[in-house]
Amino acid sequence: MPRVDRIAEPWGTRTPYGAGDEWPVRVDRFLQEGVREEDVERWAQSASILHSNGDALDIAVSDGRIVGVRGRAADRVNRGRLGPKDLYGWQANHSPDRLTRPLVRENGRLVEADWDTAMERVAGRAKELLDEQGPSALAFYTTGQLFLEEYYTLGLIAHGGIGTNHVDGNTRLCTATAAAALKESFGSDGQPGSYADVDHADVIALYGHNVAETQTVLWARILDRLAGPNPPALICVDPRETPAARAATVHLANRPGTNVALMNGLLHEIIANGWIDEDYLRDHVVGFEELRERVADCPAEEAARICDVPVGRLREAARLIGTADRLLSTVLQGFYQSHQATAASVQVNNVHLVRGMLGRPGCGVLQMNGQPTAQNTRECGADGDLPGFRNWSNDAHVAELARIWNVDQLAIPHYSPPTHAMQMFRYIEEGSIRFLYVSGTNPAVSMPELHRIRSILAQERLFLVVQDIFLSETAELADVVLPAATWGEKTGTFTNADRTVHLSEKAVDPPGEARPDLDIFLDFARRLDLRDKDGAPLVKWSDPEGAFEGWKECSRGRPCDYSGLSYEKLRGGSGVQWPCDDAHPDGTERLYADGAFWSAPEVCEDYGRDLVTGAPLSPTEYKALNPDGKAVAKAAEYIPPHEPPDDEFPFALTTGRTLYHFHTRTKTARAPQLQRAAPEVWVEMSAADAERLGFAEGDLLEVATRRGGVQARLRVGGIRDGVVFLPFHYGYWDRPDAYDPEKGPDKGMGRAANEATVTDWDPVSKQPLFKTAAARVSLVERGRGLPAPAPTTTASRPAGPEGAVPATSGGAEAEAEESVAASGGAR
Ligand SMILES: Nc1nc2c(c(=O)[nH]1)N[C@H]1C(S)=C(S)[C@@H](COP(=O)(O)OP(=O)(O)OC[C@H]3O[C@@H](n4cnc5c(=O)[nH]c(N)nc54)[C@H](O)[C@@H]3O)O[C@H]1N2
Ligand SMILES: Nc1nc2c(c(=O)[nH]1)N[C@H]1C(S)=C(S)[C@@H](COP(=O)(O)OP(=O)(O)OC[C@H]3O[C@@H](n4cnc5c(=O)[nH]c(N)nc54)[C@H](O)[C@@H]3O)O[C@H]1N2
Ligand SMILES: [Mo]
Repeated sequence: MPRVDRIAEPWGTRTPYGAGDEWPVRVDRFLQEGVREEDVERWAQSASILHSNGDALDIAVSDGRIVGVRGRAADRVNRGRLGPKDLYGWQANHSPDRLTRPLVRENGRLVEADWDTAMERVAGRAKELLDEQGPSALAFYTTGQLFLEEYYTLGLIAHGGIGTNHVDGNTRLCTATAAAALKESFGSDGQPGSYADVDHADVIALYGHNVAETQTVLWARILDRLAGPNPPALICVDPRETPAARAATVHLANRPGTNVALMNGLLHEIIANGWIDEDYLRDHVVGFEELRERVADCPAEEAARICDVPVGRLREAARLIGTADRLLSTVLQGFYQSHQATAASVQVNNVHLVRGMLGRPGCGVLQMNGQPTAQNTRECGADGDLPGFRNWSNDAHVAELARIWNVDQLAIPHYSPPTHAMQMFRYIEEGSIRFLYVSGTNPAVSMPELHRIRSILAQERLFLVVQDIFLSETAELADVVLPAATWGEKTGTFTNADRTVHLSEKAVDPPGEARPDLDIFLDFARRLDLRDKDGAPLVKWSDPEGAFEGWKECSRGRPCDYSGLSYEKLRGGSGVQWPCDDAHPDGTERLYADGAFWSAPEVCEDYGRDLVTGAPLSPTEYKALNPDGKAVAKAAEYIPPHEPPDDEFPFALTTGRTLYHFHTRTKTARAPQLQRAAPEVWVEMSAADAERLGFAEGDLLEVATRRGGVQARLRVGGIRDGVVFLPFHYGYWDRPDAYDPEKGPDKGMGRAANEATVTDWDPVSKQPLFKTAAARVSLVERGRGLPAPAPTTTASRPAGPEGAVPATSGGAEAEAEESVAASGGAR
């Protein structure tokens, strides 16, 4: 089997294929050094947990330890392929600094305790506050990285048991806009498209989505189409020269924060040229006239001026999109983490509505997810939604949920939408929330404006519970730290960005006394003695499969219907796409195939909002707008970014990811191949800006906004002029010395990009703005002739001549096997 350094070649070897053909199988495998295939005692079925693609894999087990992974050839999502994080990231499970015992704060220090002591403190404080202040003193902040069963249980405990409305996930920072954009256009969350649309599309448009780095296997699929006969045209909208931008037919490197202007310009061209499907619009869409009027005053010249892109290129993109036979669009953080996030993302849906391109092979929209299980956080009501995509402002939906849970309808708070995370942190700051239970997220690095977040979390009056697998920056601030078991150490299911549900089996025991998140939540519910309205225990299950069975009933008849699935059905073969019910026993590849939407007033998840102000529509207004449950084409005018560059802060600062790390690096920095590929923070700037300011590759710079700043080495790269980029992965757990409150601007100088980001959010989805801020850049010290510690294989590729900077390589330690089989899904 060929061995490939998958750090140097993140996407592996090409397996070209043509339009409409089946994507060939290629099975990727990485086993720990010294382990041979015959040493593997058992393979446990699972899927990847370090992005939203849902690449199916088997976990190799030997001697009670994980020793490697292999892609699952039979799976519809990856057909055997794995990305670098999947191949190497599992090594973090064995890290010697895993949390193995609960910790409680004693005299200001965290000390080890037994489970009973720790859980009594948590439940004890919760009960005290419930008595003194009522449920609104308690808040839950969870993640997109647990399993469905865990979210559903947490959602039940918080909404149905405790009765607090303060329930959200880090999905607020991640895919709140995906959900909001889908609700606005189609009435309900739920991804219309399918990854198989890549196999059929003749045009693929990527909006603010660095797919090559963030869904490497999806990019491998696109690369294989590009290498085959009749390749699709590729459009990429991104201010950086990402790998996708380099491969694109048309790259639009727009000014950060101008996405709505760009989309309005594209829609203007598409409509003006008559590239629209009149029949589809008449039969299936409301609101088109308003959209037509809105984009009428945004001609291509105007859009190109605002976005600062060549008008010819914008027109070329519009022509490709407007004349495509099968158009696939994907949207992610370049749109979602911006000030008009939902407004911009909805315009991508509008392109598909005006072109009538939904529900057919190759015609899909993927309002992408980011985290592996973010879809489940949303479905199960562990974020600002109610379980089963139920509408909190529709009494009939709440009544149905109350019946399923056997609780009083009034016990489920529904006087307003569940509190969004940014607002929860405000309530903690103001003192009305006194108890915060954080699971599977690290806000002390991932939220905007970190000096503020740290001071909120460190407050004396706040009781902070952190459930994690490592002592994260957030855990360091906790009153109680609960050690969790993670992927590979517990069983559960999760759903990727194209609705594919996978089962993840327990492969090995967790370290020490660490316990699955589900068991911890169940323990918490027992100690609070939560009951249903007949006095029976509120939570009726005690294991993952029981929770899954409970969820199936809750989802029955809803868009995300899991009633036809079971653990047994998910074992052995491929993942299955929901809805899966009696009528669709094998799942559903594409939603809205018949132009019917989940948007009738009685059914829809949300009545929608004004895209510019965020003001919610009343049920009556919605009924007037969309009485028959069609799709809604919603228009929005462009508003400039809230903090534009000025004389003092002349750069637009944007932040994001690199291929080799996951978020705050608690896992990927503990995998040597990944950590070596991107060992330290850097800042990207264009060659023209660097030359103008007299900076060179490797110089140590200070990048500061009105909030705070970061010191980072300069990578002179392919970013557009006037924009600087910081990866947000680098916090302080492995470099506690890296924050200095005395240095730099008022709020200190560190290495986490979020020292510099702003407390501000999209008015519709409430997703914070990580992609637009104004920054100044100054020299701290000259480089010593060494390049920046940034990968060369990715968007951070150096601008200079090839070879000037050593190429990223993983060496022999990063060699993985690749076996290309004949097409046909060998198992
Ligand atoms: N390697 C890796 N993969 C991951 C993750 C990870 O941490 N590492 N995390 C996962 C998660 S949770 C998520 S949410 C996804 C995120 O996946 P992506 O959204 O693909 O990643 P980002 O780097 O956040 O942002 C994407 C691009 O937006 C561009 N951008 C910035 N400002 C603008 C703008 O104003 N307009 C436009 N059009 N583009 C802009 C940036 O240049 C960047 O290339 O990745 C998932 N996959
Ligand atoms: N500047 C800037 N900031 C951003 C972004 C950006 O693009 N730019 N992106 C935003 C986005 S899209 C996201 S998704 C967030 C991500 O932000 P976070 O969610 O804060 O980042 P992670 O590092 O994934 O944190 C997950 C935590 O859960 C722990 N964990 C892992 N597995 C388990 C488990 O099984 N159980 C439990 N209990 N804990 C576990 C990990 O050790 C880690 O501490 O960051 C957001 N912040
Ligand atoms: Mo995310």
